[in-house]
Amino acid sequence: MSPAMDALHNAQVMNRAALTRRLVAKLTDQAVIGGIGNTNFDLWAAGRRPENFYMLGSMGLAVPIALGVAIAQPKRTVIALEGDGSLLMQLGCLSTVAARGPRNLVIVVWDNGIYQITGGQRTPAAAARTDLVAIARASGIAESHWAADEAEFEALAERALGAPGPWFIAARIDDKPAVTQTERDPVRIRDAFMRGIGSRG
Ligand SMILES: Cc1ncc(C[n+]2csc(CCOP(=O)(O)OP(=O)(O)O)c2C)c(N)n1
Repeated sequence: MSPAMDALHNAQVMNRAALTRRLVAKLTDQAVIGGIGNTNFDLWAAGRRPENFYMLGSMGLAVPIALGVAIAQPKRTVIALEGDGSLLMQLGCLSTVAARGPRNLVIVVWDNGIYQITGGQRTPAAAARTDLVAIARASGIAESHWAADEAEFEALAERALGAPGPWFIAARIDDKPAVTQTERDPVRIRDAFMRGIGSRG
């Protein structure tokens, strides 16, 4: 078994809402792109920020959108939060990120092994057979890591917020549903985000 695969199997199963709160508590002016569904809902529940973009409906597009924002605003750190099912739908984005090499991009993936929001169907990453960190590293993102536990997740998040990336941080998470839902008003969400990152007056 590869060292990366060991890291996957040794990683504790954590909770997305708790990790999202820990991450958001560290933020200042970073932009955050919340992936579809639960990822978004837990970001919403962790406290509204003008620099958050709550993406609705577009499975797999948190990383591509975050990459675009990172290129447009190279001085701002941009964080993509994405589920394993969504990332698996859009794996090519990892090669694009590696090729472009944005130093200000941080990708965080929540791996629960299921498409939770549509009924818990198993993703191909289920039962820890597909190692998303190994895929990210092989795609060319050198700073790709499994968080072994909450303390390591915090340490990795701090490193990623302070040192050049791109970064890819993955956490194994449980199947607890999100406690709330994002307000579903795409135009308002878009406008608030654009104002929040200063691209619209
Ligand atoms: C292209 C596309 N296919 C299917 C869906 C339906 N869909 C919405 S969320 C989702 C599951 C997302 O899984 P994951 O990213 O792992 O997040 P989780 O639900 O586990 O939090 C699916 C299948 C969609 N929105 N778009």
